[in-house]
Amino acid sequence: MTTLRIQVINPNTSLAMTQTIGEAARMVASSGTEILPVCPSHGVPSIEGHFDEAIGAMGVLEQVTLGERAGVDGHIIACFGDPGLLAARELATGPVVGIAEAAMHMATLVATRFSIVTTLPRTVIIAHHLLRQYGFEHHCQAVHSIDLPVLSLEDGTGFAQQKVRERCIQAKAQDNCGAIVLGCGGMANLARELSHELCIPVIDGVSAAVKMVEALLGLGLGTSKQGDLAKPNPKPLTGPYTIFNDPSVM
Ligand code: 2AL
Repeated sequence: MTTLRIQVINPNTSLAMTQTIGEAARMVASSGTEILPVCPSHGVPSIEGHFDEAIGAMGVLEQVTLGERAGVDGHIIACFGDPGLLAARELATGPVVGIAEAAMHMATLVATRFSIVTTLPRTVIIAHHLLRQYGFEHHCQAVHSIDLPVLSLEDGTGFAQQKVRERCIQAKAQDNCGAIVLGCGGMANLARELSHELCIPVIDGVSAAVKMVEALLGLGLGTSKQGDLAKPNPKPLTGPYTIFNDPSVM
């Protein structure tokens, strides 16, 4: 059986979160799939706003470049803002799937309306922006926050996980939504238990993205190289961006 190699990129530099994401991805991966969890060498420890996303996107592009060079079959962007998604698709030949788009797509297949539970209140606005961008605005009932920073999910106390659980229970009751999408890569390990407890589908984008990339690869589909997603036009980049000048990648 051929082994598929899927690179799961955590765009922040938290090794603990990279591990949580990698474990969640491996839990659902098929036996013939190798999951390669990575994060950038430099950047932000958590992504909670547009500034963080811009820096995280550079880390994504770096890791996609290295992954392409190493011959991986597909890439997952494991941050709910999907930072750098379209730019990453320009660099890649295989599929590149973001966890927000994966979770939203999956949610529309199992419910007519879903709600999202995310981290800090400012990320609620980012989630609404993505819903509009992806065309899922009319599928989303509401976006809620646990009002805690991303790294509270990795502090080992379980407090943030309890807040996620409470917010999901409230969302189900208030919104009468058919499904809940978890709005952070650091929540990846909570979906299965919450689905069971709430008796509605609770969707984690990391696992959703793994199954989507496997499906695309199984169908022999990669990223289109026609039009805007063609490889970037070659030009001499300078300074820290020389990594993108490698002719084998461009
Ligand atoms: C995220 C995420 O998934 N990872 C991160 O660092 N920030 N997004 C979020 N809404 O909290």
